[in-house]
Amino acid sequence: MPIGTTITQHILNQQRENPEATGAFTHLLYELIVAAKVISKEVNKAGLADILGATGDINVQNEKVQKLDIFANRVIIERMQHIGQLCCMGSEEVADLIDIPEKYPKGNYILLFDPLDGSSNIDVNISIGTIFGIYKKNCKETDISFLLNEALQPGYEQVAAGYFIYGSSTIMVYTTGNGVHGFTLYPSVGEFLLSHENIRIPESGKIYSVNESNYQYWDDNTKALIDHFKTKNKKTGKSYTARYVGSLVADFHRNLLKGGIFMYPADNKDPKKTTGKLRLMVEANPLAMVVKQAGGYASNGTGPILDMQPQELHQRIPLYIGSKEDVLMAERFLKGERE
Ligand code: FBP
Repeated sequence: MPIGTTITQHILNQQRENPEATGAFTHLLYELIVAAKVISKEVNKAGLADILGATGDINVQNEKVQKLDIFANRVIIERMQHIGQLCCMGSEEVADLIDIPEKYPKGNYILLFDPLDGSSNIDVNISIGTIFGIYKKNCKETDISFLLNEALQPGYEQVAAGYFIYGSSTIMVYTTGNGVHGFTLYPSVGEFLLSHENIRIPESGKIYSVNESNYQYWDDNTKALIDHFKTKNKKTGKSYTARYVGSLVADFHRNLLKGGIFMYPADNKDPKKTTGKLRLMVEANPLAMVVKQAGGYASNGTGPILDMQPQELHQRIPLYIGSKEDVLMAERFLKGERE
Protein backbone atom coordinates (compact mmCIF):
# COMPACT_ATOMS: atom_id res chain seq x y z
CA MET A 1 0.00 0.00 0.00
CA PRO A 2 1.65 3.28 -1.13
CA ILE A 3 1.81 5.59 1.92
CA GLY A 4 2.82 8.81 0.12
CA THR A 5 6.01 10.92 0.32
CA THR A 6 7.85 10.72 3.61
CA ILE A 7 9.65 13.76 5.01
CA THR A 8 13.04 12.00 4.61
CA GLN A 9 12.32 11.37 0.91
CA HIS A 10 11.28 15.01 0.52
CA ILE A 11 14.44 16.34 2.22
CA LEU A 12 16.61 14.01 0.09
CA ASN A 13 14.83 15.23 -3.07
CA GLN A 14 15.51 18.83 -2.05
CA GLN A 15 19.12 17.92 -1.26
CA ARG A 16 19.58 16.47 -4.76
CA GLU A 17 18.66 19.89 -6.19
CA ASN A 18 21.61 21.40 -4.30
CA PRO A 19 24.95 20.35 -5.89
CA GLU A 20 26.92 21.45 -2.82
CA ALA A 21 24.85 19.34 -0.44
CA THR A 22 26.91 16.96 1.73
CA GLY A 23 24.09 15.24 3.59
CA ALA A 24 25.00 17.10 6.79
CA PHE A 25 21.88 19.24 6.63
CA THR A 26 19.66 16.26 5.84
CA HIS A 27 21.10 14.43 8.86
CA LEU A 28 20.47 17.48 11.07
CA LEU A 29 16.82 17.81 10.00
CA TYR A 30 16.28 14.07 10.29
CA GLU A 31 17.47 14.07 13.92
CA LEU A 32 15.33 17.10 14.78
CA ILE A 33 12.33 15.20 13.43
CA VAL A 34 13.14 12.25 15.70
CA ALA A 35 13.22 14.63 18.68
CA ALA A 36 9.83 16.06 17.68
CA LYS A 37 8.33 12.57 17.47
CA VAL A 38 9.48 11.90 21.06
CA ILE A 39 7.98 15.20 22.23
CA SER A 40 4.75 14.53 20.33
CA LYS A 41 4.37 11.15 22.04
CA GLU A 42 4.87 12.72 25.49
CA VAL A 43 2.48 15.60 24.77
CA ASN A 44 -0.21 13.20 23.59
CA LYS A 45 -0.17 11.30 26.87
CA ALA A 46 0.54 14.34 29.04
CA GLY A 47 -2.80 14.06 30.87
CA LEU A 48 -1.89 10.56 32.07
CA ALA A 49 1.75 11.06 32.94
CA ASP A 50 3.04 13.28 35.76
CA ILE A 51 4.29 15.82 33.24
CA LEU A 52 1.70 18.56 33.44
CA GLY A 53 2.07 21.73 35.51
CA ALA A 54 4.99 23.91 36.44
CA THR A 55 8.38 22.87 37.83
CA GLY A 56 8.37 25.81 40.27
CA ASP A 57 11.34 27.37 38.45
CA ILE A 58 11.41 30.73 36.58
CA ASN A 59 13.26 30.77 33.21
CA VAL A 60 15.49 33.39 31.55
CA GLN A 61 12.28 34.93 30.15
CA ASN A 62 11.10 35.49 33.71
CA GLU A 63 8.27 32.99 33.05
CA LYS A 64 7.08 29.99 35.07
CA VAL A 65 8.75 26.86 33.61
CA GLN A 66 6.39 24.03 32.65
CA LYS A 67 7.52 20.42 33.12
CA LEU A 68 6.89 19.74 29.42
CA ASP A 69 9.02 22.77 28.51
CA ILE A 70 11.95 21.19 30.32
CA PHE A 71 11.23 17.77 28.84
CA ALA A 72 11.09 19.12 25.27
CA ASN A 73 14.20 21.24 25.79
CA ARG A 74 16.17 18.28 27.13
CA VAL A 75 15.01 15.93 24.35
CA ILE A 76 16.15 18.35 21.63
CA ILE A 77 19.51 19.17 23.26
CA GLU A 78 20.35 15.54 24.04
CA ARG A 79 19.30 14.40 20.55
CA MET A 80 21.10 17.15 18.63
CA GLN A 81 24.35 17.59 20.59
CA HIS A 82 25.91 14.27 19.52
CA ILE A 83 25.07 14.24 15.76
CA GLY A 84 28.25 16.06 14.72
CA GLN A 85 26.47 18.69 12.58
CA LEU A 86 26.16 21.55 15.09
CA CYS A 87 28.69 24.00 16.55
CA CYS A 88 26.18 25.37 19.07
CA MET A 89 22.47 25.76 19.85
CA GLY A 90 20.22 28.44 21.32
CA SER A 91 17.02 27.67 23.23
CA GLU A 92 14.26 29.91 24.57
CA GLU A 93 14.65 28.03 27.86
CA VAL A 94 18.44 28.54 28.25
CA ALA A 95 20.07 31.89 29.00
CA ASP A 96 23.27 31.43 27.00
CA LEU A 97 24.33 29.63 23.83
CA ILE A 98 24.46 25.85 24.34
CA ASP A 99 27.90 24.37 23.64
CA ILE A 100 28.51 20.94 22.10
CA PRO A 101 30.29 18.74 24.70
CA GLU A 102 33.96 18.05 23.88
CA LYS A 103 33.28 14.31 23.56
CA TYR A 104 31.10 14.91 20.48
CA PRO A 105 32.21 16.05 17.00
CA LYS A 106 31.20 19.59 15.99
CA GLY A 107 29.71 20.77 12.73
CA ASN A 108 29.00 24.02 10.91
CA TYR A 109 25.32 24.53 11.68
CA ILE A 110 23.62 26.56 14.43
CA LEU A 111 20.17 25.45 15.67
CA LEU A 112 17.97 28.05 17.42
CA PHE A 113 14.67 26.81 18.84
CA ASP A 114 11.67 27.35 21.07
CA PRO A 115 11.25 23.83 22.49
CA LEU A 116 7.58 24.23 23.41
CA ASP A 117 5.69 27.28 22.23
CA GLY A 118 2.34 28.09 23.79
CA SER A 119 3.30 27.05 27.31
CA SER A 120 0.19 28.63 28.79
CA ASN A 121 -1.89 26.10 26.87
CA ILE A 122 0.00 22.93 27.83
CA ASP A 123 -2.28 21.92 30.71
CA VAL A 124 -5.52 22.61 28.87
CA ASN A 125 -4.92 20.36 25.85
CA ILE A 126 -4.71 23.20 23.30
CA SER A 127 -2.22 22.92 20.42
CA ILE A 128 1.39 23.73 21.29
CA GLY A 129 4.52 23.41 19.20
CA THR A 130 8.27 23.54 18.60
CA ILE A 131 9.75 26.32 16.43
CA PHE A 132 13.23 26.14 14.86
CA GLY A 133 15.63 28.16 12.69
CA ILE A 134 18.92 26.88 11.26
CA TYR A 135 21.96 28.98 10.30
CA LYS A 136 25.37 28.11 8.88
CA LYS A 137 28.48 29.24 10.71
CA ASN A 138 30.72 31.53 8.60
CA CYS A 139 33.84 31.58 10.79
CA LYS A 140 36.43 28.83 11.44
CA GLU A 141 36.17 29.22 15.22
CA THR A 142 34.62 26.35 17.14
CA ASP A 143 35.02 27.73 20.67
CA ILE A 144 31.61 28.80 22.03
CA SER A 145 33.01 32.15 23.18
CA PHE A 146 33.39 33.17 19.51
CA LEU A 147 30.01 31.95 18.32
CA LEU A 148 27.45 34.46 19.66
CA ASN A 149 27.94 36.74 16.63
CA GLU A 150 27.48 33.70 14.39
CA ALA A 151 24.20 32.93 16.16
CA LEU A 152 23.00 36.55 15.90
CA GLN A 153 22.76 36.56 12.10
CA PRO A 154 19.80 38.37 10.44
CA GLY A 155 16.83 36.13 9.69
CA TYR A 156 17.43 36.17 5.92
CA GLU A 157 20.61 34.14 6.58
CA GLN A 158 18.57 31.14 7.81
CA VAL A 159 19.20 28.05 5.64
CA ALA A 160 16.02 26.44 6.93
CA ALA A 161 13.17 27.10 9.35
CA GLY A 162 9.91 25.60 10.47
CA TYR A 163 7.78 24.29 13.28
CA PHE A 164 5.99 21.25 14.65
CA ILE A 165 2.45 21.47 16.01
CA TYR A 166 1.28 18.96 18.60
CA GLY A 167 -2.48 19.23 18.18
CA SER A 168 -5.36 17.11 16.87
CA SER A 169 -2.61 15.66 14.71
CA THR A 170 1.12 16.30 14.77
CA ILE A 171 2.25 18.39 11.83
CA MET A 172 5.63 19.59 10.61
CA VAL A 173 5.92 22.62 8.33
CA TYR A 174 9.33 23.57 6.99
CA THR A 175 11.20 25.47 4.30
CA THR A 176 14.78 25.34 3.04
CA GLY A 177 14.15 28.38 0.83
CA ASN A 178 12.46 26.21 -1.78
CA GLY A 179 8.78 26.66 -0.94
CA VAL A 180 6.88 25.67 2.22
CA HIS A 181 5.73 22.10 2.76
CA GLY A 182 3.60 20.45 5.45
CA PHE A 183 3.73 16.88 6.69
CA THR A 184 1.36 15.00 9.01
CA LEU A 185 2.62 12.34 11.42
CA TYR A 186 1.08 8.95 10.60
CA PRO A 187 1.20 7.57 14.16
CA SER A 188 0.89 3.84 13.39
CA VAL A 189 3.71 4.07 10.83
CA GLY A 190 5.66 6.70 12.83
CA GLU A 191 6.39 8.65 9.66
CA PHE A 192 5.68 12.26 8.65
CA LEU A 193 3.89 12.09 5.28
CA LEU A 194 3.48 14.95 2.80
CA SER A 195 0.01 16.43 3.38
CA HIS A 196 0.39 20.10 2.37
CA GLU A 197 2.73 20.56 -0.61
CA ASN A 198 3.86 24.06 -1.59
CA ILE A 199 1.71 26.03 0.86
CA ARG A 200 0.77 29.54 -0.37
CA ILE A 201 -0.83 32.03 2.04
CA PRO A 202 -3.67 34.11 0.53
CA GLU A 203 -2.60 37.68 -0.38
CA SER A 204 -5.16 39.00 2.14
CA GLY A 205 -7.27 37.22 4.74
CA LYS A 206 -10.38 37.61 6.86
CA ILE A 207 -8.87 36.65 10.23
CA TYR A 208 -7.04 38.82 12.75
CA SER A 209 -5.34 37.27 15.80
CA VAL A 210 -4.31 39.45 18.75
CA ASN A 211 -4.72 39.41 22.53
CA GLU A 212 -7.17 42.32 22.82
CA SER A 213 -6.94 42.37 26.61
CA ASN A 214 -3.73 44.37 26.02
CA TYR A 215 -5.69 47.12 24.22
CA GLN A 216 -5.33 49.61 27.13
CA TYR A 217 -1.53 49.29 26.96
CA TRP A 218 -1.24 50.08 23.23
CA ASP A 219 -0.41 53.39 21.58
CA ASP A 220 -3.03 55.21 19.50
CA ASN A 221 -1.85 53.90 16.14
CA THR A 222 -2.03 50.31 17.37
CA LYS A 223 -5.51 50.92 18.82
CA ALA A 224 -6.62 52.45 15.49
CA LEU A 225 -5.29 49.39 13.65
CA ILE A 226 -7.17 46.90 15.81
CA ASP A 227 -10.31 49.08 15.65
CA HIS A 228 -9.99 48.91 11.85
CA PHE A 229 -9.98 45.10 11.89
CA LYS A 230 -13.08 45.15 14.08
CA THR A 231 -15.01 47.51 11.78
CA LYS A 232 -16.65 46.55 8.46
CA ASN A 233 -14.78 48.43 5.70
CA LYS A 234 -17.20 51.03 4.28
CA LYS A 235 -15.49 51.10 0.86
CA THR A 236 -14.93 47.36 0.32
CA GLY A 237 -17.57 45.96 2.66
CA LYS A 238 -14.80 43.66 3.95
CA SER A 239 -14.91 42.55 7.60
CA TYR A 240 -12.56 40.36 9.60
CA THR A 241 -13.26 37.80 12.30
CA ALA A 242 -11.15 37.36 15.44
CA ARG A 243 -9.36 34.11 16.27
CA TYR A 244 -6.76 33.83 19.08
CA VAL A 245 -5.57 30.52 20.51
CA GLY A 246 -2.71 31.93 22.58
CA SER A 247 -0.19 29.55 20.99
CA LEU A 248 1.80 31.41 18.35
CA VAL A 249 2.41 28.27 16.24
CA ALA A 250 -1.29 27.37 16.20
CA ASP A 251 -2.45 30.92 15.40
CA PHE A 252 0.26 31.26 12.75
CA HIS A 253 -0.51 27.89 11.15
CA ARG A 254 -4.23 28.61 10.86
CA ASN A 255 -3.57 31.97 9.20
CA LEU A 256 -0.93 30.42 6.92
CA LEU A 257 -3.56 28.04 5.51
CA LYS A 258 -6.61 30.33 5.58
CA GLY A 259 -5.10 33.81 5.26
CA GLY A 260 -5.05 36.51 7.92
CA ILE A 261 -2.74 38.34 10.29
CA PHE A 262 -1.29 37.49 13.71
CA MET A 263 -0.17 40.46 15.82
CA TYR A 264 1.67 40.80 19.12
CA PRO A 265 2.16 44.59 19.33
CA ALA A 266 4.54 46.35 21.66
CA ASP A 267 2.72 47.51 24.81
CA ASN A 268 3.54 49.32 28.04
CA LYS A 269 1.95 46.68 30.31
CA ASP A 270 5.32 45.54 31.66
CA PRO A 271 8.03 48.24 31.80
CA LYS A 272 10.61 45.46 31.18
CA LYS A 273 8.89 44.30 27.97
CA THR A 274 7.91 47.48 26.12
CA THR A 275 9.42 46.12 22.93
CA GLY A 276 6.86 43.35 22.54
CA LYS A 277 6.69 39.84 24.03
CA LEU A 278 7.77 37.45 21.33
CA ARG A 279 11.40 36.43 20.72
CA LEU A 280 13.15 37.49 17.50
CA MET A 281 15.58 34.55 17.22
CA VAL A 282 13.44 31.53 18.19
CA GLU A 283 9.90 32.64 17.27
CA ALA A 284 9.75 35.57 14.82
CA ASN A 285 12.69 34.84 12.47
CA PRO A 286 11.80 31.18 11.74
CA LEU A 287 8.11 31.98 11.11
CA ALA A 288 9.11 35.04 9.06
CA MET A 289 11.14 32.80 6.72
CA VAL A 290 8.23 30.35 6.42
CA VAL A 291 5.64 33.06 5.69
CA LYS A 292 7.90 34.81 3.14
CA GLN A 293 8.45 31.52 1.31
CA ALA A 294 4.64 31.07 1.27
CA GLY A 295 4.10 34.53 -0.26
CA GLY A 296 3.33 36.38 2.97
CA TYR A 297 5.15 38.99 5.04
CA ALA A 298 6.45 39.48 8.60
CA SER A 299 7.07 42.94 10.09
CA ASN A 300 8.13 44.48 13.39
CA GLY A 301 5.67 47.26 12.61
CA THR A 302 8.11 49.44 10.71
CA GLY A 303 9.95 46.98 8.45
CA PRO A 304 10.84 43.33 7.58
CA ILE A 305 11.69 41.06 10.53
CA LEU A 306 14.16 39.12 8.37
CA ASP A 307 16.28 42.27 7.78
CA MET A 308 16.69 43.08 11.47
CA GLN A 309 20.24 42.85 12.88
CA PRO A 310 19.77 40.89 16.15
CA GLN A 311 21.32 42.48 19.25
CA GLU A 312 20.90 39.66 21.77
CA LEU A 313 19.86 36.00 21.92
CA HIS A 314 16.56 36.59 23.79
CA GLN A 315 15.64 39.90 22.12
CA ARG A 316 11.89 40.64 22.08
CA ILE A 317 10.16 42.45 19.24
CA PRO A 318 6.66 43.46 18.11
CA LEU A 319 5.35 40.95 15.56
CA TYR A 320 2.90 41.40 12.66
CA ILE A 321 2.86 38.31 10.43
CA GLY A 322 0.66 36.69 7.80
CA SER A 323 -1.05 37.72 4.52
CA LYS A 324 1.07 40.36 2.80
CA GLU A 325 -1.71 42.93 2.17
CA ASP A 326 -2.90 42.72 5.79
CA VAL A 327 0.60 43.17 7.25
CA LEU A 328 1.45 46.04 4.86
CA MET A 329 -1.80 47.71 5.93
CA ALA A 330 -0.80 47.23 9.57
CA GLU A 331 2.54 48.96 8.83
CA ARG A 332 0.68 51.93 7.28
CA PHE A 333 -1.54 52.29 10.37
CA LEU A 334 1.44 52.04 12.72
CA LYS A 335 3.07 54.88 10.76
CA GLY A 336 -0.05 56.95 11.45
CA GLU A 337 -1.74 56.50 8.06
CA ARG A 338 -5.46 55.58 8.04
CA GLU A 339 -7.52 53.63 5.46
P1 FBP B 1 6.09 30.62 24.89
O1 FBP B 1 4.92 29.84 25.30
O2 FBP B 1 7.08 29.87 24.10
O3 FBP B 1 6.70 31.39 26.03
O4 FBP B 1 5.52 31.68 23.80
C1 FBP B 1 4.91 32.78 24.02
C2 FBP B 1 3.41 32.66 23.77
O5 FBP B 1 2.84 31.66 24.53
C3 FBP B 1 3.01 32.50 22.30
O6 FBP B 1 2.89 31.18 21.90
C4 FBP B 1 1.64 33.18 22.26
O7 FBP B 1 1.32 33.72 21.02
C5 FBP B 1 1.79 34.27 23.31
O8 FBP B 1 2.88 33.92 24.16
C6 FBP B 1 0.57 34.41 24.15
O9 FBP B 1 0.78 35.51 24.98
P2 FBP B 1 -0.44 36.15 25.81
O10 FBP B 1 -0.86 35.11 26.78
O11 FBP B 1 0.15 37.39 26.42
O12 FBP B 1 -1.51 36.48 24.82
